[in-house]
Amino acid sequence: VARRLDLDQLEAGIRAADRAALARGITLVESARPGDLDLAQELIERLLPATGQARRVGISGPPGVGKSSFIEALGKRLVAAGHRLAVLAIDPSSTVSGGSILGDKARMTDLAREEAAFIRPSPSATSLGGVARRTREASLLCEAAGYDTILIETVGVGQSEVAVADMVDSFCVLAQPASGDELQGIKRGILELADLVVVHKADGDLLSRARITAQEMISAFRYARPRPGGWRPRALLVSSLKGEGFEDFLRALDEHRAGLMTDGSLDELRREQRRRWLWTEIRELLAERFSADPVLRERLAEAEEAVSAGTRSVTAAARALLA
Ligand SMILES: Nc1nc2c(ncn2[C@@H]2O[C@H](COP(=O)(O)OP(=O)(O)O)[C@@H](O)[C@H]2O)c(=O)[nH]1
Ligand SMILES: [Mg+2]
Repeated sequence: VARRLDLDQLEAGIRAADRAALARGITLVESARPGDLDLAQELIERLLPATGQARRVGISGPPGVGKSSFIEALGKRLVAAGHRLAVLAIDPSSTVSGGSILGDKARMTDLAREEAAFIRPSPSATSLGGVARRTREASLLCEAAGYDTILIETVGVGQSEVAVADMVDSFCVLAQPASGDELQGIKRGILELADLVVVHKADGDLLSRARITAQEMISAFRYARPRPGGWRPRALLVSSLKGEGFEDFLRALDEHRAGLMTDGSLDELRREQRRRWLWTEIRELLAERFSADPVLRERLAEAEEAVSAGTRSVTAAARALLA
Protein backbone atom coordinates (compact mmCIF):
# COMPACT_ATOMS: atom_id res chain seq x y z
CA VAL A 1 0.00 0.00 0.00
CA ALA A 2 2.83 2.34 0.89
CA ARG A 3 4.48 1.73 -2.47
CA ARG A 4 1.23 2.41 -4.31
CA LEU A 5 1.00 5.77 -2.58
CA ASP A 6 4.60 6.43 -3.63
CA LEU A 7 3.65 5.70 -7.18
CA ASP A 8 0.71 8.13 -7.05
CA GLN A 9 3.06 10.78 -5.75
CA LEU A 10 5.71 9.98 -8.30
CA GLU A 11 3.23 10.14 -11.16
CA ALA A 12 1.79 13.44 -9.98
CA GLY A 13 5.27 14.86 -9.42
CA ILE A 14 6.47 13.92 -12.88
CA ARG A 15 3.35 15.28 -14.53
CA ALA A 16 3.94 18.51 -12.60
CA ALA A 17 7.49 18.67 -13.99
CA ASP A 18 9.08 18.26 -10.57
CA ARG A 19 12.75 17.50 -11.26
CA ALA A 20 13.27 15.51 -8.08
CA ALA A 21 10.28 13.31 -8.91
CA LEU A 22 11.56 12.82 -12.46
CA ALA A 23 15.00 11.84 -11.15
CA ARG A 24 13.39 9.37 -8.73
CA GLY A 25 11.22 7.96 -11.51
CA ILE A 26 14.26 7.38 -13.69
CA THR A 27 16.09 5.73 -10.81
CA LEU A 28 13.10 3.40 -10.43
CA VAL A 29 13.16 2.62 -14.14
CA GLU A 30 16.90 1.91 -13.95
CA SER A 31 16.58 -0.32 -10.90
CA ALA A 32 17.25 -4.00 -11.38
CA ARG A 33 15.43 -5.03 -8.18
CA PRO A 34 12.60 -7.46 -8.99
CA GLY A 35 9.97 -5.55 -6.99
CA ASP A 36 10.91 -2.28 -8.70
CA LEU A 37 10.40 -3.71 -12.16
CA ASP A 38 6.63 -4.00 -11.78
CA LEU A 39 6.35 -0.58 -10.19
CA ALA A 40 8.45 1.00 -12.94
CA GLN A 41 6.30 -0.56 -15.62
CA GLU A 42 3.12 0.58 -13.91
CA LEU A 43 4.52 4.11 -13.70
CA ILE A 44 5.38 4.09 -17.39
CA GLU A 45 1.98 2.78 -18.40
CA ARG A 46 0.26 5.46 -16.36
CA LEU A 47 2.39 8.13 -18.02
CA LEU A 48 2.25 6.81 -21.60
CA PRO A 49 -0.70 9.04 -22.57
CA ALA A 50 1.45 12.06 -21.65
CA THR A 51 4.31 11.05 -23.96
CA GLY A 52 5.01 11.37 -27.67
CA GLN A 53 4.89 15.15 -28.06
CA ALA A 54 8.62 15.78 -27.82
CA ARG A 55 11.13 16.06 -30.57
CA ARG A 56 13.61 13.19 -30.20
CA VAL A 57 17.11 13.79 -31.48
CA GLY A 58 20.13 11.47 -31.44
CA ILE A 59 23.67 12.87 -31.29
CA SER A 60 26.52 10.52 -32.08
CA GLY A 61 30.20 10.74 -32.88
CA PRO A 62 33.60 9.41 -31.91
CA PRO A 63 35.25 10.38 -28.61
CA GLY A 64 36.78 13.83 -28.80
CA VAL A 65 34.72 15.06 -31.77
CA GLY A 66 33.07 17.57 -29.44
CA LYS A 67 29.68 16.05 -28.58
CA SER A 68 29.62 17.50 -25.09
CA SER A 69 30.68 20.95 -26.31
CA PHE A 70 28.11 20.79 -29.12
CA ILE A 71 25.26 19.72 -26.84
CA GLU A 72 26.15 22.41 -24.34
CA ALA A 73 26.15 25.12 -27.02
CA LEU A 74 23.03 23.77 -28.73
CA GLY A 75 21.25 23.25 -25.42
CA LYS A 76 21.84 26.80 -24.28
CA ARG A 77 20.34 28.07 -27.52
CA LEU A 78 17.30 25.83 -27.21
CA VAL A 79 16.70 26.89 -23.63
CA ALA A 80 17.08 30.55 -24.59
CA ALA A 81 14.43 29.99 -27.27
CA GLY A 82 12.05 28.75 -24.58
CA HIS A 83 12.46 25.01 -25.00
CA ARG A 84 12.71 22.51 -22.19
CA LEU A 85 15.51 20.11 -22.88
CA ALA A 86 16.42 16.69 -21.55
CA VAL A 87 19.84 15.23 -22.32
CA LEU A 88 20.21 11.47 -21.92
CA ALA A 89 23.06 9.21 -22.92
CA ILE A 90 23.85 5.68 -23.93
CA ASP A 91 27.38 4.75 -23.09
CA PRO A 92 28.20 1.18 -24.06
CA SER A 93 31.28 1.17 -21.83
CA SER A 94 29.00 1.67 -18.83
CA THR A 95 27.90 -1.95 -19.29
CA VAL A 96 31.43 -3.04 -18.48
CA SER A 97 32.70 -0.48 -16.02
CA GLY A 98 29.41 -0.09 -14.19
CA GLY A 99 30.06 3.62 -14.16
CA SER A 100 28.42 6.34 -16.16
CA ILE A 101 30.84 8.41 -18.13
CA LEU A 102 28.81 10.07 -20.83
CA GLY A 103 26.33 12.89 -20.77
CA ASP A 104 29.10 14.38 -18.73
CA LYS A 105 27.56 17.11 -16.68
CA ALA A 106 31.12 18.17 -15.98
CA ARG A 107 31.52 19.46 -19.53
CA MET A 108 28.00 20.83 -19.67
CA THR A 109 28.35 23.08 -16.67
CA ASP A 110 26.30 26.02 -17.94
CA LEU A 111 23.58 23.84 -19.36
CA ALA A 112 23.37 21.78 -16.18
CA ARG A 113 22.62 24.96 -14.24
CA GLU A 114 19.63 25.85 -16.44
CA GLU A 115 16.27 25.27 -14.82
CA ALA A 116 14.83 24.21 -18.20
CA ALA A 117 17.51 21.58 -18.82
CA PHE A 118 17.66 18.11 -17.33
CA ILE A 119 20.84 16.09 -17.81
CA ARG A 120 21.03 12.45 -16.94
CA PRO A 121 24.15 10.32 -17.49
CA SER A 122 24.05 6.88 -19.06
CA PRO A 123 22.57 4.10 -16.98
CA SER A 124 24.77 1.10 -16.43
CA ALA A 125 23.55 -2.39 -17.18
CA THR A 126 24.85 -5.80 -18.06
CA SER A 127 23.97 -5.49 -21.73
CA LEU A 128 23.54 -2.82 -24.38
CA GLY A 129 19.91 -3.95 -24.56
CA GLY A 130 19.55 -3.14 -20.88
CA VAL A 131 21.13 0.30 -21.24
CA ALA A 132 19.00 1.05 -24.29
CA ARG A 133 15.76 0.02 -22.57
CA ARG A 134 16.47 2.21 -19.56
CA THR A 135 17.29 5.20 -21.75
CA ARG A 136 14.15 4.70 -23.84
CA GLU A 137 12.05 4.56 -20.71
CA ALA A 138 13.83 7.51 -19.13
CA SER A 139 13.05 9.54 -22.25
CA LEU A 140 9.36 8.65 -21.91
CA LEU A 141 9.40 9.94 -18.34
CA CYS A 142 11.09 13.15 -19.52
CA GLU A 143 8.38 13.63 -22.12
CA ALA A 144 5.70 13.12 -19.49
CA ALA A 145 7.47 15.79 -17.43
CA GLY A 146 6.98 18.22 -20.30
CA TYR A 147 10.44 18.30 -21.85
CA ASP A 148 9.77 19.11 -25.49
CA THR A 149 13.22 18.23 -26.78
CA ILE A 150 15.03 15.02 -25.91
CA LEU A 151 18.69 14.73 -26.92
CA ILE A 152 20.19 11.28 -26.69
CA GLU A 153 23.97 11.18 -26.90
CA THR A 154 26.06 8.18 -27.73
CA VAL A 155 29.58 7.30 -28.79
CA GLY A 156 29.74 6.42 -32.47
CA VAL A 157 30.67 2.80 -32.20
CA GLY A 158 28.49 0.20 -33.89
CA GLN A 159 25.64 -1.18 -31.88
CA SER A 160 25.00 1.70 -29.52
CA GLU A 161 24.70 4.02 -32.50
CA VAL A 162 22.13 1.74 -34.09
CA ALA A 163 20.24 1.55 -30.81
CA VAL A 164 20.03 5.34 -30.54
CA ALA A 165 19.09 5.79 -34.20
CA ASP A 166 16.18 3.48 -33.47
CA MET A 167 14.76 5.60 -30.68
CA VAL A 168 14.86 9.08 -32.21
CA ASP A 169 13.14 11.05 -34.98
CA SER A 170 16.32 12.68 -36.23
CA PHE A 171 19.76 11.14 -35.99
CA CYS A 172 22.76 13.47 -36.15
CA VAL A 173 26.34 12.37 -36.49
CA LEU A 174 29.26 14.60 -35.58
CA ALA A 175 32.35 14.16 -37.69
CA GLN A 176 35.87 15.53 -37.48
CA PRO A 177 37.29 17.55 -40.36
CA ALA A 178 39.17 14.85 -42.25
CA SER A 179 41.08 14.05 -45.39
CA GLY A 180 42.11 11.09 -47.52
CA ASP A 181 41.65 7.68 -45.95
CA GLU A 182 40.05 9.12 -42.86
CA LEU A 183 37.23 10.37 -45.04
CA GLN A 184 36.44 6.91 -46.32
CA GLY A 185 36.18 5.57 -42.79
CA ILE A 186 33.90 8.38 -41.71
CA LYS A 187 31.63 8.01 -44.70
CA ARG A 188 31.18 4.31 -44.16
CA GLY A 189 29.89 4.80 -40.65
CA ILE A 190 27.66 7.73 -41.45
CA LEU A 191 25.79 7.05 -44.63
CA GLU A 192 23.38 4.43 -43.37
CA LEU A 193 22.06 6.13 -40.27
CA ALA A 194 22.61 9.88 -40.37
CA ASP A 195 19.86 12.35 -41.21
CA LEU A 196 22.24 15.19 -40.53
CA VAL A 197 26.02 15.24 -40.47
CA VAL A 198 27.66 17.96 -38.46
CA VAL A 199 31.22 18.54 -39.55
CA HIS A 200 32.35 19.92 -36.23
CA LYS A 201 35.28 22.15 -35.26
CA ALA A 202 34.81 24.12 -38.47
CA ASP A 203 37.06 26.91 -37.25
CA GLY A 204 40.65 28.15 -37.43
CA ASP A 205 43.11 25.82 -39.09
CA LEU A 206 40.47 23.13 -39.42
CA LEU A 207 38.02 25.20 -41.45
CA SER A 208 39.25 24.34 -44.94
CA ARG A 209 39.40 20.65 -44.16
CA ALA A 210 35.93 20.89 -42.65
CA ARG A 211 34.64 22.35 -45.92
CA ILE A 212 36.14 19.51 -47.93
CA THR A 213 34.72 16.96 -45.52
CA ALA A 214 31.24 18.43 -45.81
CA GLN A 215 31.48 18.42 -49.61
CA GLU A 216 32.50 14.76 -49.56
CA MET A 217 29.54 13.89 -47.38
CA ILE A 218 27.13 15.78 -49.59
CA SER A 219 28.28 14.00 -52.72
CA ALA A 220 28.19 10.63 -50.96
CA PHE A 221 24.62 11.28 -49.84
CA ARG A 222 23.57 11.64 -53.47
CA TYR A 223 23.73 7.89 -53.75
CA ALA A 224 22.10 7.10 -50.41
CA ARG A 225 18.55 5.85 -50.51
CA PRO A 226 15.98 8.50 -49.60
CA ARG A 227 14.75 8.50 -46.02
CA PRO A 228 11.21 8.53 -44.67
CA GLY A 229 9.42 11.71 -45.65
CA GLY A 230 11.60 11.93 -48.79
CA TRP A 231 14.44 13.43 -46.75
CA ARG A 232 17.90 13.74 -48.22
CA PRO A 233 20.58 13.76 -45.53
CA ARG A 234 22.59 16.97 -45.22
CA ALA A 235 26.04 17.93 -44.06
CA LEU A 236 26.61 21.18 -42.18
CA LEU A 237 29.56 23.06 -40.75
CA VAL A 238 29.44 23.89 -37.05
CA SER A 239 31.90 25.36 -34.58
CA SER A 240 30.89 25.14 -30.96
CA LEU A 241 34.02 27.06 -30.07
CA LYS A 242 32.93 30.07 -32.15
CA GLY A 243 29.21 29.46 -31.78
CA GLU A 244 28.71 29.20 -35.54
CA GLY A 245 26.41 27.06 -37.63
CA PHE A 246 23.72 26.48 -35.02
CA GLU A 247 21.00 28.43 -36.84
CA ASP A 248 21.54 26.28 -39.94
CA PHE A 249 21.59 23.16 -37.85
CA LEU A 250 18.34 24.00 -36.05
CA ARG A 251 16.69 24.96 -39.32
CA ALA A 252 17.69 21.64 -40.90
CA LEU A 253 16.40 19.79 -37.86
CA ASP A 254 13.06 21.61 -38.14
CA GLU A 255 12.84 20.87 -41.84
CA HIS A 256 13.57 17.21 -41.27
CA ARG A 257 10.84 16.99 -38.69
CA ALA A 258 8.38 18.97 -40.78
CA GLY A 259 8.95 16.57 -43.66
CA LEU A 260 8.29 13.60 -41.41
CA MET A 261 5.10 15.14 -40.13
CA THR A 262 3.48 16.18 -43.38
CA ASP A 263 2.93 12.70 -44.79
CA GLY A 264 2.55 10.70 -41.59
CA SER A 265 6.10 9.34 -41.76
CA LEU A 266 6.85 10.34 -38.17
CA ASP A 267 3.94 8.32 -36.89
CA GLU A 268 4.90 5.34 -38.99
CA LEU A 269 8.56 5.64 -37.95
CA ARG A 270 7.65 5.62 -34.27
CA ARG A 271 5.23 2.72 -34.67
CA GLU A 272 7.94 0.74 -36.40
CA GLN A 273 10.45 1.65 -33.68
CA ARG A 274 8.10 0.40 -30.98
CA ARG A 275 7.47 -2.83 -32.85
CA ARG A 276 11.21 -3.44 -33.15
CA TRP A 277 11.65 -2.52 -29.50
CA LEU A 278 9.10 -5.20 -28.56
CA TRP A 279 11.13 -7.82 -30.37
CA THR A 280 14.38 -6.58 -28.88
CA GLU A 281 12.74 -6.81 -25.48
CA ILE A 282 11.49 -10.35 -26.10
CA ARG A 283 14.95 -11.51 -27.12
CA GLU A 284 16.51 -9.72 -24.18
CA LEU A 285 14.03 -11.20 -21.69
CA LEU A 286 14.46 -14.69 -23.08
CA ALA A 287 18.21 -14.43 -22.72
CA GLU A 288 17.75 -13.13 -19.16
CA ARG A 289 15.50 -16.08 -18.30
CA PHE A 290 18.09 -18.51 -19.53
CA SER A 291 20.84 -17.11 -17.38
CA ALA A 292 18.60 -16.58 -14.34
CA ASP A 293 17.10 -20.08 -14.08
CA PRO A 294 19.55 -22.58 -12.53
CA VAL A 295 18.03 -25.62 -14.28
CA LEU A 296 17.98 -23.93 -17.65
CA ARG A 297 21.48 -22.64 -17.13
CA GLU A 298 22.72 -26.16 -16.62
CA ARG A 299 20.90 -27.49 -19.66
CA LEU A 300 22.19 -24.54 -21.64
CA ALA A 301 25.76 -25.41 -20.68
CA GLU A 302 25.16 -29.01 -21.79
CA ALA A 303 23.70 -27.84 -25.06
CA GLU A 304 26.66 -25.50 -25.65
CA GLU A 305 29.01 -28.43 -25.05
CA ALA A 306 27.13 -30.70 -27.42
CA VAL A 307 26.81 -28.21 -30.27
CA SER A 308 30.39 -27.00 -29.99
CA ALA A 309 31.58 -30.64 -30.02
CA GLY A 310 29.43 -31.15 -33.09
CA THR A 311 27.47 -34.03 -31.58
CA ARG A 312 24.14 -32.24 -31.58
CA SER A 313 22.26 -30.21 -34.18
CA VAL A 314 22.12 -26.53 -33.20
CA THR A 315 18.49 -26.21 -34.22
CA ALA A 316 17.48 -29.31 -32.28
CA ALA A 317 19.30 -28.07 -29.17
CA ALA A 318 17.74 -24.61 -29.38
CA ARG A 319 14.26 -26.04 -29.85
CA ALA A 320 14.67 -28.41 -26.94
CA LEU A 321 15.82 -25.60 -24.65
CA LEU A 322 12.95 -23.34 -25.65
CA ALA A 323 10.47 -26.15 -25.11
N1 LIG B 1 38.50 23.75 -32.58
C1 LIG B 1 37.44 23.32 -31.92
N2 LIG B 1 37.59 22.47 -30.87
C2 LIG B 1 36.50 22.04 -30.21
C3 LIG B 1 35.20 22.43 -30.59
N3 LIG B 1 34.32 21.81 -29.77
C4 LIG B 1 35.04 21.07 -28.90
N4 LIG B 1 36.36 21.19 -29.16
C5 LIG B 1 37.46 20.53 -28.41
O1 LIG B 1 37.43 19.14 -28.67
C6 LIG B 1 37.77 18.42 -27.50
C7 LIG B 1 36.74 17.36 -27.20
O2 LIG B 1 35.49 17.98 -26.88
P1 LIG B 1 34.33 17.21 -26.12
O3 LIG B 1 33.12 18.07 -26.16
O4 LIG B 1 34.76 16.74 -24.78
O5 LIG B 1 34.14 15.93 -27.06
P2 LIG B 1 33.31 14.57 -26.83
O6 LIG B 1 34.28 13.54 -26.34
O7 LIG B 1 32.78 14.20 -28.17
O8 LIG B 1 32.22 14.87 -25.85
C8 LIG B 1 37.95 19.44 -26.39
O9 LIG B 1 39.29 19.66 -26.21
C9 LIG B 1 37.25 20.67 -26.92
O10 LIG B 1 37.83 21.85 -26.44
C10 LIG B 1 35.06 23.36 -31.71
O11 LIG B 1 33.97 23.75 -32.10
N5 LIG B 1 36.21 23.74 -32.32
MG1 LIG C 1 31.70 14.00 -24.00
